[in-house]
Amino acid sequence: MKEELGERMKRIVPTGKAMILAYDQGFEHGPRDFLGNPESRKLEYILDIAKKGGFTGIVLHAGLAEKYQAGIRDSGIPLILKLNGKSELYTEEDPFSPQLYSVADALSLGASAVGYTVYSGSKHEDQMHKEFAQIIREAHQEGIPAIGWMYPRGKSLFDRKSSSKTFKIAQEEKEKEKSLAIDETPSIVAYGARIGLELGADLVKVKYTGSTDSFKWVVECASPTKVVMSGGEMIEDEEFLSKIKGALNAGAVGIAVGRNVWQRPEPMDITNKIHQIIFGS
Ligand code: FBP
Repeated sequence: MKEELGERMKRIVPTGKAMILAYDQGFEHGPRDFLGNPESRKLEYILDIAKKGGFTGIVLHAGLAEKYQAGIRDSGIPLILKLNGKSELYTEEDPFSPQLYSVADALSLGASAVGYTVYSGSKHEDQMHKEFAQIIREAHQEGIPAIGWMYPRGKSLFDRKSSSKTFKIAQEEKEKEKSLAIDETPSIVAYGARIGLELGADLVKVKYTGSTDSFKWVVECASPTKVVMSGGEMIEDEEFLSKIKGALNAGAVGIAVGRNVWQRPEPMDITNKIHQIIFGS
């Protein structure tokens, strides 16, 4: 099984670098994400970008993965099946994203990896840590890599009286670097990445911490688990590309982004620039 795990991992990180297209936002944020570029509501459109752009993975929930199984297979783009999910309609400050699908579902849909979002810091973290641990156990038994969306989140992160020493350090970091949100501070991001390693994830997807130096610490804390940078809301080309460069210079193996690609009216322009940065061509 170790061999299969390695082979599947190689599909997503083929030359030691990964360029993953995230497309689970229809569930996580809803169709509002498609309003700026309505074509982006169609998986055919997304698959076309992924194929032409040389993406090394596409992230989907099970519904689309099942309905477009043949098209995904023919595209040759490795499928990363997201096993948990939640909508943004329920706005409890301590998020919980329950497991909805299994490793067996992922295998039967031909996935090359499974994904799971972990909101460490939420009052429901125990449940998510447990679910992800079990998913990793099963995934490794079956020889399929597990990717953690490590997004510390919840009311505690904003509690100035919190007894967590990490939160205190994070608040100091935020004071020094005001442009950072609390969940982008190096201490919080590194903690999330580290939890991914400790749970056994093969790859973790984390937010950028604003500089190469601070992101290096995140990569070092996650090692030997590999790190990819997540995207966030759409921002200017130059700012986005500079974040990618910063993350790669810090040792990240690549990116797993969505809106910054397919919300643009001309997604191939930015895609080609990203490809150039990651693969040098
Ligand atoms: P984006 O590049 O569009 O931010 O996608 C990355 C991602 O992790 C998605 O996989 C996920 O749906 C979304 O971000 C979650 O966003 P949020 O941080 O708002 O919960």
